[in-house]
Amino acid sequence: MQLYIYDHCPFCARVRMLAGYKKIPLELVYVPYSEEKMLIDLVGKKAVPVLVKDDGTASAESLDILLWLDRNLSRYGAPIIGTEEDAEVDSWLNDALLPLQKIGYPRWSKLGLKEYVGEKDLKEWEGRKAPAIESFAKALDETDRTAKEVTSLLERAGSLLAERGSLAADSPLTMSEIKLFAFIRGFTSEPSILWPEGVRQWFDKRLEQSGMNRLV
Ligand SMILES: N[C@@H](CCC(=O)N[C@@H](CS)C(=O)NCC(=O)O)C(=O)O
Repeated sequence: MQLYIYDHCPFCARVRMLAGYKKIPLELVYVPYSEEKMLIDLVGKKAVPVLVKDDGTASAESLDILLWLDRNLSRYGAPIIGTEEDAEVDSWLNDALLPLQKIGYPRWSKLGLKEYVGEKDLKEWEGRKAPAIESFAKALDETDRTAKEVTSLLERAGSLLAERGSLAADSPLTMSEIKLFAFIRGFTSEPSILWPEGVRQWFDKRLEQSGMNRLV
């Protein structure tokens, strides 16, 4: 099976985390950022992640893909992911989105990630992403302020994880953790952000268990 991704993409990271944790082998296909046709041919839109199954069918939407992987491949273990709502985690994601964009958008394209192959990809990236944060230059200027906001978000994530028992050494992976982890990974692109120790330890453990890379 192939998973079409951008390395920076938090929604792709959700799928990669679950697959890595359950040791489900996926061939990662890094799509050049300015490439549209490949994705439109597969799922009718320029968006990743896209899973292409062994029968050639393609599906989009990170949560649908990860639930399908979790439930339909019994040789990689019993399903582990529940679908119960977690409004507090969804509200955290909502609050974290703009800081994630402000930290990530002006940085991810400078890290040599595989989706930024040439000038065309970089131009397309800035053209599509800058409007959400006014400009890359302004977001970079505001780094100190945004980094402090991110530290508060990480503290809040730490409380959510603790309340759910997810900081215990041997706790099983949950959907709420997958959602938090995938966003938090995007913040690894700015080294000046201060991380609460418990969140750092949890993140490093899940990173290792899922065989994923940090961004920096
Ligand atoms: N709801 C979708 C969201 C996917 C999504 O927004 N992917 C972003 C990358 S993080 C994308 O492909 N955006 C198109 C673009 O940047 O051109 C999911 O959960 O899979």
